[in-house]
Amino acid sequence: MPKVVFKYFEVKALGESTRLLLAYGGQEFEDQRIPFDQWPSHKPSTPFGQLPVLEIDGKQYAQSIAIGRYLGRKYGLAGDDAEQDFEIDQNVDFVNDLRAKAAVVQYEPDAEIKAKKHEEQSKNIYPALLNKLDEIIKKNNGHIAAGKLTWGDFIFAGMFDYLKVMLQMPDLEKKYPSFQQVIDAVYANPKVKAYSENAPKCDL
Ligand SMILES: N[C@@H](CCC(=O)N[C@@H](CS)C(=O)NCC(=O)O)C(=O)O
Repeated sequence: MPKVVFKYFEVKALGESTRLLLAYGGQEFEDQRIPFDQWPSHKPSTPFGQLPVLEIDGKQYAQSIAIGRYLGRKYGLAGDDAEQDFEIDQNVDFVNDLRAKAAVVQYEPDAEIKAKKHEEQSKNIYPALLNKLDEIIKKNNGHIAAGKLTWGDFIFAGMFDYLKVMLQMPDLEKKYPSFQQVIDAVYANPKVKAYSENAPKCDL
């Protein structure tokens, strides 16, 4: 078994999908959670000056979606053919588009502009994207793509709490029960469940 170290902050956000996938794969890993105040000393030694970073036998890899795709292939959570892989990539990119739109609001430093942007996006952007995602998941039997459990489900489940905070929708899964189906499918795995029960608690 390779020696694996996973480096991310003390939150789920863009890192949790990797932790969930490593748990699913039964891969032992050092779950290095870097406090924000220690980040400046780590930043220069990472591939792109950002986290998450997955270190395998001393070699560092980055980019959360690329990591998800890699672990998905490794653990049998990819598509059955090139077209299914294409569909998973497509739908994960769509989920990531939603995240990126919400992040524009979340990281706006001016409180007044932030409130305005949130109001505007809640009216004109989020409903269409969330309804489309709901439609995609329903069409895929409660999954992000390919009609089965794939690494795309782990990307979504991993970032879900973060997404709820950024969208300012604490009852998102109640409004869209299909989203809960994806999360349940991921956490139904006993190894994933055991990891999450023992992991440090965080809100996003
Ligand atoms: N595209 C990258 C984005 C990574 C990213 O935005 N990381 C943030 C935390 S979520 C970060 O490292 N921020 C600290 C910094 O940029 O100095 C991925 O998906 O991994």
